[in-house]
Amino acid sequence: MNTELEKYIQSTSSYFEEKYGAAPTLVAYAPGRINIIGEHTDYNLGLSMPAAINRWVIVCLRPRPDQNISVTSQNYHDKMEYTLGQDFTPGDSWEKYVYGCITIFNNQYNLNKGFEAVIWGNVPIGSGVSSSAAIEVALMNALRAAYAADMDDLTLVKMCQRVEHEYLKVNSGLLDQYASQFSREGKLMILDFNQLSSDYVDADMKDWAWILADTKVKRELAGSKYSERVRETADALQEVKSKDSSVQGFRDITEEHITLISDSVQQKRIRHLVLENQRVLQAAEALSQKNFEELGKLLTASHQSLRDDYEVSCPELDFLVDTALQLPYCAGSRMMGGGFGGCTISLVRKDAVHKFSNFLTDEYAREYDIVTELNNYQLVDGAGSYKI
Ligand code: GAF
Repeated sequence: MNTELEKYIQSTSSYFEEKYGAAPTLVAYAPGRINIIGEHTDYNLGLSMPAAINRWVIVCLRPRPDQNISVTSQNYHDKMEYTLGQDFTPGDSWEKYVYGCITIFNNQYNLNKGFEAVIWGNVPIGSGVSSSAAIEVALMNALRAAYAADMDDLTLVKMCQRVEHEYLKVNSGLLDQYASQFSREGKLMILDFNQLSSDYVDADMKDWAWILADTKVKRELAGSKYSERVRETADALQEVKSKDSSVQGFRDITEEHITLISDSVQQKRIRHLVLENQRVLQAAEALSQKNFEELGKLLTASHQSLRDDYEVSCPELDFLVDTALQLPYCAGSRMMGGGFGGCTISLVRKDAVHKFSNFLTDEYAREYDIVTELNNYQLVDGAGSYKI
């Protein structure tokens, strides 16, 4: 196991013992993720290229003999408690994730007893690296193991996605939960949401590194704009289907179909989708040939498409991308994740990472008076659990 993760499990487990007076009997963990390319493609059954990163949510748990549930957030020093079968209204959003997971699990697999748990995490929140999916996936893994539920990994990630839909009211796709569960150390995943299957490619980047830069902003409209995009592409698909009977789903739509869409905004959304899927395949090819200059160009093209056609960027993200692209040792850069804030991902020569970071930090502070945070994450295995 990753030694960093082991250390965090140790400290979460000690905290559990302090809070609940005995050691946990079960540990589960789930990582955050990056996404190299393939953005806003998941709910449109397209392609993405994610990988899990060395930032995790950890759940330490011990079943109880009664029907009581007690979950402590070590980060927030906050506790939620209720009794199974009695009314409970979750408060803050961490409680919604927890309550959503427990309720969806309980409805399907019937929790016959309560439990106590501590949740801790170091996945940056609101940075576009999937802190919320990491909570859901870690907790669902913990529940599956603690209650010996006969649930395969794909069912698990779909149940986590339901938490987003039903308890957070965000119609997100499966990218985050899937990457958190199925990633492999040192690999990037080529993820096909139509087949719900993934291939793994070597992420050896030779002289290059993936650098994330956090805008430190998150727009309030992110959730509503996200749902708007889900609606727009679904409506466009219906129209194309009604005009061309050979089109059954998103993946049958080609560039030629775009003119069949009467709404010009929906045309742009579908153009992003069709071309972004092509870019994921081209990026996989560039990666296999270790053609990093080409890979960088694809990243930048993805950003332009997300900015102009999908319209999910924001001034801070555009600024970080444009600033990164001024530098000769940056091959490409784009916004990452849902957008309207969060972070960018750039492909930077390893020997220039320091210069790159300094330049971006200085320029961003000058423009926005915000200190960005830059990270070069390790790619790690997906979620897991074990009994103690
Ligand atoms: C967010 C969503 F949760 C994902 O499902 C995905 O759509 C992503 O935005 C954009 O690619 O992370």
